[in-house]
Amino acid sequence: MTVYMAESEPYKDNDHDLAVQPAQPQLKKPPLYKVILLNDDFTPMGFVIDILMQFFGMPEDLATKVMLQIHTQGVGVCGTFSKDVAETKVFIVNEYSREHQHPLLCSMEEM
Ligand code: TYC
Repeated sequence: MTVYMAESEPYKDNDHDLAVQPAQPQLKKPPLYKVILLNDDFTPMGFVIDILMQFFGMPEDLATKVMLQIHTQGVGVCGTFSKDVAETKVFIVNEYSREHQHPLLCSMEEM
């Protein structure tokens, strides 16, 4: 009796020469969200600068620029994050503002 090793058998792919298209990846990248601050007439400028530094890691000069942009344009972007992180930032910024009796509003938008 002759025993053939699997490795030594001629390769047969059993597709009868049909071209087989590889499956397309089914996963999409999760969306990113912009966290934004809205202007108002009452929140002190220094408080907004502190928020941008404390919760969004901005250096003071950038935080000042972004605050002034919100002050003049009405809205500004603090950063872009995954949905969970954006929701958490919005929550803590709004909580912090309420605790300090400021009407500052933080929100998020899908990009
Ligand atoms: N407009 C505010 C003021 O004049 C300052 C301010 C800036 C408030 C940015 C909110 O998101 C804001 N004191």
